[in-house]
Amino acid sequence: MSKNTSNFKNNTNTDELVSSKKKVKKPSKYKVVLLNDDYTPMEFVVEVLTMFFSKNEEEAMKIMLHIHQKGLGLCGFYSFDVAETKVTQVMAYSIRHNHPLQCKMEKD
Ligand code: TYC
Repeated sequence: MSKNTSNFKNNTNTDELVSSKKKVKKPSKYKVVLLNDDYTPMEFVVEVLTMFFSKNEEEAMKIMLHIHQKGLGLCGFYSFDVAETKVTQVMAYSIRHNHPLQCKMEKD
């Protein structure tokens, strides 16, 4: 019979296993939203949604119209770092094209 050298077999220390499990938290998700304004052309918002949020034309148009009517709309859920990068990229792109489009992130 072979000797058990594993650290995991025959482990009766369940307290340790339970407490180590509790420490593992899911990373927070962040919403990235676009805000409505009176000046940004609708086509530009559709372009932003396709370029930065991987939406197809139909989805992008739907989201843009939702923002236009309700004041803001969800572009996607991301980790903190990805959400922050999306916001920075969209804001830089809007400024470069002289549009006042605002993009923000919110903790879920
Ligand atoms: N309200 C804009 C217009 O009428 C269109 C628009 C939609 C602007 C969505 C921003 O996030 C936005 N030209």
